[in-house]
Amino acid sequence: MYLALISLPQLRAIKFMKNIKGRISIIMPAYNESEHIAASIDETAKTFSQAGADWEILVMDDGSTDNTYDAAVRCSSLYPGRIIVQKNRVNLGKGRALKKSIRYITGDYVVFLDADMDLHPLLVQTLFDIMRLDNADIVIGSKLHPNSVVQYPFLRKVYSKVYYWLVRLLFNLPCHDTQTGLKLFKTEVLRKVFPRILVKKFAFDLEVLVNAHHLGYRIAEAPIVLKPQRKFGRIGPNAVFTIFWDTLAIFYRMNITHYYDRIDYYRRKNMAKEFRRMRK
Ligand SMILES: Nc1nc2c(ncn2[C@@H]2O[C@H](COP(=O)(O)OP(=O)(O)OP(=O)(O)O)[C@@H](O)[C@H]2O)c(=O)[nH]1
Ligand SMILES: [Mg+2]
Repeated sequence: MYLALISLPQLRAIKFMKNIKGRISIIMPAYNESEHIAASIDETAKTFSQAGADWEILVMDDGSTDNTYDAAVRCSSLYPGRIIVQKNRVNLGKGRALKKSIRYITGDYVVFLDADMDLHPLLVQTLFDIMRLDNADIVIGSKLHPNSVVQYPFLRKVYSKVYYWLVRLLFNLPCHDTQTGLKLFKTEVLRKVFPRILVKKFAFDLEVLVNAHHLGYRIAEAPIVLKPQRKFGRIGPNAVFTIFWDTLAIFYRMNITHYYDRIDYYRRKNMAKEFRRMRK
């Protein structure tokens, strides 16, 4: 009788997530998401609780001008000790917020999950499955996976495809779609990769993946079901231009200045400069 109350995907999640040893930190970047944030936190918390996983959610509110922060705090009181809500006073970009989030989490695995409910948290079980089967360090949701079910406007499909070709031309990445808001990482990978990251906005995902690939981490792709909750997407021509520009900058740093290979040198140099200044 109980089985009839649980849907098939939930049943699979329960069976599967029991096998995960370690804590899962779900990071939700949120900017002006007052409409969705409560439902999103609630649905995610329920999904992971029912699955019997050890989890925490970190909401990174990035200078929202609506009441995203208050709604998230209100929701967090329903799951004491499980939900952390952080707020930047001004909007610095999704990438910057995700990079900062590493300070607050305690998990062995990190899930990036958009706060707008376009992607259901149950999809995370597929990512864990693929991580285990492919022995991957990173699994990313991909709109261009042959088994994905995506409903989004024609223009966005064109952007996705064009961006795929651009990324393929510039970087030899083993993935088709770097931009989907659902990704799974082993935490140690992010600790290694984040200090190299400079992009603050949407090309952040690409910079993380390019660096992880460069360091030899294994990346796999997973199918997703994407159901946009907003009638009109928020990615406009400005965002597209910024992503394009940042993508070229990543190429420049990786292949021309070799910044990423010299980051440890730069950090040591800056530290030495800092020490000298302190001694004066
Ligand atoms: N922290 C932070 N989060 C952001 C920012 N911009 C967007 N987000 C969040 O990042 C996620 C994805 O942003 P969206 O605007 O939905 O981008 P998208 O999914 O590519 O595009 P559409 O849903 O079609 O508009 C959502 O959870 C947003 O709330 C930002 O500047 N800072
Ligand atoms: Mg979205």
